[in-house]
Amino acid sequence: MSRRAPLPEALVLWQRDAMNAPPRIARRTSVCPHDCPSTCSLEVEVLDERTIGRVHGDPRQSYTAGVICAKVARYAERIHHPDRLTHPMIRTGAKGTRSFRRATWEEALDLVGEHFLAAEAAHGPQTVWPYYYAGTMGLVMRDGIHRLRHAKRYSGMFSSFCTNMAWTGYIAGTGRLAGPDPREMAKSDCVVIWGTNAVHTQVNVMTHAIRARKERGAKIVVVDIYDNATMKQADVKLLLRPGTDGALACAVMHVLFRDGLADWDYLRRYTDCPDDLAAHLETRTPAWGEAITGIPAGEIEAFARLVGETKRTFFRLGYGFTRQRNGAVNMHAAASIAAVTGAWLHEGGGAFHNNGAIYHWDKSLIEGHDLRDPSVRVLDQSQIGRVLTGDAQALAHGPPVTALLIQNTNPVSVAPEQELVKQGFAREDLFTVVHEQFLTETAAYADVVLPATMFLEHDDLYQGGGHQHIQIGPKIVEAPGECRTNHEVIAEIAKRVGASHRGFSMTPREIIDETLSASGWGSLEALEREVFKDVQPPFEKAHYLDGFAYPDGKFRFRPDWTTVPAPNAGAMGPWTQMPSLPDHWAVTEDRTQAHPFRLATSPARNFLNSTFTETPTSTAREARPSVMIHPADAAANAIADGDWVALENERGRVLVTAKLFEGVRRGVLIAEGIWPNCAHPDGRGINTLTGADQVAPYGGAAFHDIRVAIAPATP
Ligand SMILES: Nc1nc2c(c(=O)[nH]1)N[C@H]1C(S)=C(S)[C@@H](COP(=O)(O)OP(=O)(O)OC[C@H]3O[C@@H](n4cnc5c(=O)[nH]c(N)nc54)[C@H](O)[C@@H]3O)O[C@H]1N2
Ligand SMILES: Nc1nc2c(c(=O)[nH]1)N[C@H]1C(S)=C(S)[C@@H](COP(=O)(O)OP(=O)(O)OC[C@H]3O[C@@H](n4cnc5c(=O)[nH]c(N)nc54)[C@H](O)[C@@H]3O)O[C@H]1N2
Ligand code: SF4
Ligand SMILES: [Mo]
Repeated sequence: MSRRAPLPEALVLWQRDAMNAPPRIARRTSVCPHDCPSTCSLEVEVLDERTIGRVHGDPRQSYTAGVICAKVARYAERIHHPDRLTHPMIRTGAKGTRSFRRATWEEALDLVGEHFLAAEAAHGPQTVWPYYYAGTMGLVMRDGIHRLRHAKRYSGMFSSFCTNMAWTGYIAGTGRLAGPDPREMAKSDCVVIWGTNAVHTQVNVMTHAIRARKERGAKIVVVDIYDNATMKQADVKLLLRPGTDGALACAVMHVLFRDGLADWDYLRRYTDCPDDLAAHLETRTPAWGEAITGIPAGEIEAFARLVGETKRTFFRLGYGFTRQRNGAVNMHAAASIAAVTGAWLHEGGGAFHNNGAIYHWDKSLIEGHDLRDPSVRVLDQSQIGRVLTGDAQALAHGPPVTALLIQNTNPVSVAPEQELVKQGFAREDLFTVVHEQFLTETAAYADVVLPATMFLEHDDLYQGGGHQHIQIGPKIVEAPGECRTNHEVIAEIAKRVGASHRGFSMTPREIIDETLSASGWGSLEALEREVFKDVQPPFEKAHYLDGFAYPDGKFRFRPDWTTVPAPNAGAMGPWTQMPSLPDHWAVTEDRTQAHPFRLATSPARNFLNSTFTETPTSTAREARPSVMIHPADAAANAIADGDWVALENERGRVLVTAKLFEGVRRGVLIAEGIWPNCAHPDGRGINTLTGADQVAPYGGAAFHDIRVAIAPATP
């Protein structure tokens, strides 16, 4: 019998499609643009030049492995939503009231140009604040706004919504934001999912962890503050009090040193001060840990033995547990465990958080670095409420902000200190431009609203945060109405405010091509042929076997907090009080008699921050804004399941419904999801309760670190 030659890949795909999908539906390759560590590779059913069908995970990309979340699988609901913005609009009524009239692009853009120039003439260029985030993670569409601000010396923005405590805490130990290949989770004997609700927020972690359990009998451990969807899948559940992960990590390391489970050969070779750490931890016993974390000492001992005896232990460290005022210290403490056991030496072992450093992008063209002026002030993203209400410190003692250009973010919903945010956006002397896909709560306050394309309607370049692939997301359908890309809008505004840079007149494809080659990743054409570019560093480097990324090659148990994440970062918050070695740092917003509960605002499965709150299936599945409360706490406060309750603290008051749940500790409340403010009876959203004070040592907002009172309420 003659052996057949292997089929070309395209044909294999076609054959598989022909079996799984109705015939004649073309599938195009893309990548999910949302702010999610999974950055999934997608196969999109294209029905005609304007219409998509189902979206599937691409089985060829080894991290995605064919699995995506339900909300993106039904993306047709979002891209073809009847409420999408399709033409520019100019405000006609009071701010926030959604009264607009239709305008042409010319008229709208000319108005933006006039107002930006007038604001600049009155207060100098720093009065204009380009404000953006990660609504799309595409490098061209997300980061091109920097080119405009550098060209004009507009105020800069210090990103602080998301990554600060997590990245800083991780880099404090390793010196670099990169770790073992996340696909190694599948080769692990124990996967510790720490402070990330992966089932909701990055489903692919579960794919690989569950593979390890199926194929190797690996244990899955989950560390969280409630019995969330991820913990429900765990073999070992560690349910601790919010903000006490540092104490758990220290008690675990105490046991490792005490019971001879620390790898002293590894410690001597690869870490900075193991003797100091061991001595320091002598008093951090499991009983000490129990008193702080609430986890019984016996469970702490058992967890320590498990990770001490299982060399292939993979610590998958998330963002969630770092959204506390001691979050950076807690991340560093958790990451330190792998250095005590020497898990880094083994395939399937080590501590992973994010792969940001492996891409070494040259973003000078995208961001216009040639025009950068370091003397221009940088305003804290999370303090937008304070900035817009004239807080001198938040304004860096400079001019007021009188013009805002917003892309890719919805601060009226997602930013902390919402009462201030709304007061600021309501200012009549503030000129606000919002470029959006929907009339979000932020867009409702705009003077000019501009309609934006979605990812399948423009070309962009993406990197995986939780994995190691570079991929192109090409334009595969036409946008509805008059939508324009972020890049086009920036270039059009640039023309009208006298900003010049060669990037403004390039196409996204030209920018992508030049960025790829400047970064050492070849050309656009080559990447399109390759589809997914796997840039995982070799094992030795990813596991730091050639030394950690500090000059002496040592993991830092005693980091210099003033120099992470970058040498001249400039420390913020109460950094002088930070412990020098891993510890429990008691700086969280602790309970008081007036505010006896700790609240966390954990992510909802069917929303992504405030995105997908517009799609009918997502809102139907999430039902309504609610807070989980332990039945005993509910009884003590005369609250029954489904009742309306008020959550209240110094910053404000929010109405939600009560959900009685045994899986939350007494004294702790969990509100899943950032619902639109208008889904709450009095229009106040969950971020009314969160604070914008800068967390040590490098800023960030402590979204899960909130004290509140709870009481029955009538809506
Ligand atoms: N479905 C969905 N997916 C998302 C998002 C979403 O909103 N919804 N958001 C996206 C974004 S922008 C990001 S940054 C990522 C974030 O994804 P994650 O890394 O998962 O972080 P969080 O979503 O903030 O919270 C994760 C978990 O941390 C828990 N937690 C809070 N405080 C503590 C603590 O002190 N200790 C411990 N051990 N756990 C704690 C929360 O209860 C929650 O279960 O997810 C992305 N993916
Ligand atoms: N209470 C509480 N608040 C939180 C958090 C929490 O856990 N709890 N999480 C925080 C975190 S981690 C983050 S990252 C932030 C995220 O907050 P945001 O960055 O505001 O994220 P989204 O709410 O998803 O809003 C993104 C917006 O960008 C728009 N968009 C998407 N693509 C494009 C595009 O190509 N062009 C333009 N012009 N617009 C586009 C979308 O329509 C959407 O309205 O929220 C933070 N806020
Ligand atoms: S899991 Fe994250 S990256 Fe993957 S499709 Fe869903 S939102 Fe996108
Ligand atoms: Mo985030």
